[in-house]
Amino acid sequence: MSHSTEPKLPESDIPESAIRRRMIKSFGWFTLASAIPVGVYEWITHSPKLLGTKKPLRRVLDVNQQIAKTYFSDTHLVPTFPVEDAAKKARVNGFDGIKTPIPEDWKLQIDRRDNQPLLLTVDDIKALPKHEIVYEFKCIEGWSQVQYWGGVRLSDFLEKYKLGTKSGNSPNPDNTDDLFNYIGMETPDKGYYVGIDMESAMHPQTLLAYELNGQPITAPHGAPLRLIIPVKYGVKNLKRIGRIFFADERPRDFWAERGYDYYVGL
Ligand SMILES: Nc1nc2c(c(=O)[nH]1)N[C@H]1C(S)=C(S)[C@@H](COP(=O)(O)O)O[C@H]1N2
Ligand SMILES: [Mo]
Repeated sequence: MSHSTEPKLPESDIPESAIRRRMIKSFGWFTLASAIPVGVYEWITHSPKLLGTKKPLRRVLDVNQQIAKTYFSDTHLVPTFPVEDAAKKARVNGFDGIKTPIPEDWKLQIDRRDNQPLLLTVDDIKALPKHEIVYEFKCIEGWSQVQYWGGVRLSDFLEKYKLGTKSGNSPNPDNTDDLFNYIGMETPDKGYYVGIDMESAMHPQTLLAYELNGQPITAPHGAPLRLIIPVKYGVKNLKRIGRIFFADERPRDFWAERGYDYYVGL
């Protein structure tokens, strides 16, 4: 792993650009990096890009993608933990799109076809049934932590506001053709954005979260509302959601544009 060859600096001394470089280098290499000769490395890194990912990795990633597609079923739950196991102080990582103060007039904007966008407050979100989850949050940079989040199921939210479908009805498991293929999310300033396949979005453990450790989420963790999507790596867990929209084509995705697999499922 490329981490181990670099001097260990205190977290705060590592410039963000270096962290990014390290992330890009390390993703996908965790099992290979130390084993492959330099010539092979050169060949892989210089081979043509396919859908934003280096070609020889594509086969492995396609398997990931197949796995991600099966998550719509309740039988694929990520493991959960007792609340005492959660980190008292959750790690913070990634500030794209949240470097400015939270807009005072923050509202969640949801685009609807042929309609005025829906504008909601955190209280509107809180009116839905609350769910909590304690699970192992995983970042592709190589760290993970058991964390305790609270919020509402994204699937309940789509159901309640009749979102995510072409018909404008609530999502219906018996009519998956009516569902859009993807949900897109972005920060209010559009500085960070993700696209999520609808199966993962509808997963019962996927939350629009407003609490961390039983307290309102703080600004660095994505206040007032963030995505918690346990079936995906950290990159997809967008902090400070400003806008939500639906599409059949893949919405643009901050880290997929920078060479990561689009699906990054666990
Ligand atoms: N808006 C925004 N959301 C983001 C990021 C970011 O840079 N900006 N980074 C992602 C990454 S890579 C990780 S690991 C998690 C970290 O969440 P945390 O700071 O609550 O630990 O947020 C994700 N969501
Ligand atoms: Mo991450």
